[in-house]
Amino acid sequence: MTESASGQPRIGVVMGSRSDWDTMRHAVETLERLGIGHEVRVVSAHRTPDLLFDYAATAVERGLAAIIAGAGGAAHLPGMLAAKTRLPVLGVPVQSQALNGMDSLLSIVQMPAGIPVATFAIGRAGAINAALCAAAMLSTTDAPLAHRLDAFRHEQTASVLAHPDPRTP
Ligand code: RP5
Repeated sequence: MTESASGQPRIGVVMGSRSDWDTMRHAVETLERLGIGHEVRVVSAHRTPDLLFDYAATAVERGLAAIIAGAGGAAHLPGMLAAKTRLPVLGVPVQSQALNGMDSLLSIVQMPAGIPVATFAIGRAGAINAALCAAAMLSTTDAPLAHRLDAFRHEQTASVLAHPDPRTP
């Protein structure tokens, strides 16, 4: 398990609402598959702004290396977190009902210069890829994790090659 020296989780997974869990669970499942210590919290930019500030302001001292943040609609959460911590923030646009997640995507990706948010695809693909990107970042200084990430990618490749005909299982 990849944790900080003090046994703390390395990745924070936060989301604006419990309703985001069906998307964000894919990030958590990917972190678990790769053995990366993580924590999971609902933190809302507009419903719990003080909690958001506290979460971001204490993230470095608590041993986190990056934050994966998912939100939908007018999705301020990733950008506000990034404004309050120098840790990398990986934003996941959650698919909204009204605009299919285009609102989420544009809210997260269009950060003005100076405060970056790395933005991923809308929905499940973005959640998985945010976790894989976090794994890649940690892998630069964690050789066992780098091996697990390489193995994950090799398995993925082997699985595609083993099932070339889409008509058969
Ligand atoms: C955002 O509003 C959340 O990230 C969620 O995607 C969206 C809707 O939240 P709920 O009304 O379902 O709690 O803050």
